[in-house]
Amino acid sequence: MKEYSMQLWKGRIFFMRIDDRHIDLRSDTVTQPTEAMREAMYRAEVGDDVYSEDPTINRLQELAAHITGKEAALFVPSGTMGNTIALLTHAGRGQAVIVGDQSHIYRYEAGGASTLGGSPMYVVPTHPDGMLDIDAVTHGIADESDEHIAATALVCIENSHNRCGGTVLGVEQIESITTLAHDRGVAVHMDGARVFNAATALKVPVSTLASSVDSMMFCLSKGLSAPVGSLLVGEAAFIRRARRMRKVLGGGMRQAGVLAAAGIVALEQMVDRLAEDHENCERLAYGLADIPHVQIQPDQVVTNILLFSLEHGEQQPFSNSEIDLFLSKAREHGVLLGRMGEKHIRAVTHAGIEAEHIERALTGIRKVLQEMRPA
Ligand code: TLP
Repeated sequence: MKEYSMQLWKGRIFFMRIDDRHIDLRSDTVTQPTEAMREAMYRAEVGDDVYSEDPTINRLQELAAHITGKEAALFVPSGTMGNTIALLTHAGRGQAVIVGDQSHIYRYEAGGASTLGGSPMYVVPTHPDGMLDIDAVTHGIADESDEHIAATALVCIENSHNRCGGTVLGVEQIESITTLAHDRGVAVHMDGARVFNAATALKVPVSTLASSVDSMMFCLSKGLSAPVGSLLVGEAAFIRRARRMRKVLGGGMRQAGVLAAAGIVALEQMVDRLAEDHENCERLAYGLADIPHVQIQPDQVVTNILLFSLEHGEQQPFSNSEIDLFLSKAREHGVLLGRMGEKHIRAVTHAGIEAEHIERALTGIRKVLQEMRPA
């Protein structure tokens, strides 16, 4: 049996695994539900959600719709399912979806829209700030009169952008995509797995970022610390169709109010503290910039995700096996990091990671690189 210790942190109680010697910066998905979430889960009033009779899920969905400024919301088990439902609902069989080459939807969701929905993905370049190449999107939207080409149903954007290192899209950037797409009769879906981080960094309400998109998915189970769950938001008619698609995918969850209860706590209590994760990520970024062999642009770090690479000298990147060795040695020193793409290492800050952990992580990383004695 795993042992947990209750830790008081800035007025909130967290459960930490006692045997966990590691500072886990692999992802914000590793966050543990708070005491308030566990209490709410225990007491949750539940019903059969396939009949729309779970009062706690209904409350979470109403809250999500309200916060994002959309008509309706749908509780789903994961971000991947939320995005997949959105793509399948917007795009019929044979209708194309435009995605960024660095997007989570394209890279990490097992091609759901194509494998399940018969929707070809038209891939466009992503700029380092997470923005889609506008010219490529313009040219990518199919000319409906050309029978050779699959009609375009949807453009997908991501905010904050995971593979670009937690970068954010501002309102103007979002609107340049939505205006272009809407003028051509094409819908826009936002993968907002970490949209609360984006809104925190931009100091705008989430509803402002969501206002021009047709649908958005956001996760409760990342920086907001809920154990499970995401929400898909949009117009009421869209969400009604999305519900059917959720059923197709096996996502109708019956008495899942026990999960939604944690989600309500996540939205009510965990949003305001995201700024602390951003501060810690910035602290980590500037600390890393001082370590020899680490390549990072700390001024580009705006949310809770950072990417860095390792070089022996100028233009001499660590090889694949050297990166693997670095990661396993970092683990031995108690620091868990993840790989992102071929050359990047990713660190993600979250609830439970404090300034003191950042200092310890930096000390560990410095030691590892000294031990590796790069040429
Ligand atoms: N991202 C995970 C991994 O899959 C990479 C992580 O650790 O960051 N959209 C975005 C932008 C995401 O980052 C993720 C998860 C998802 C969607 C999918 O969410 P889940 O894991 O709930 O299916």
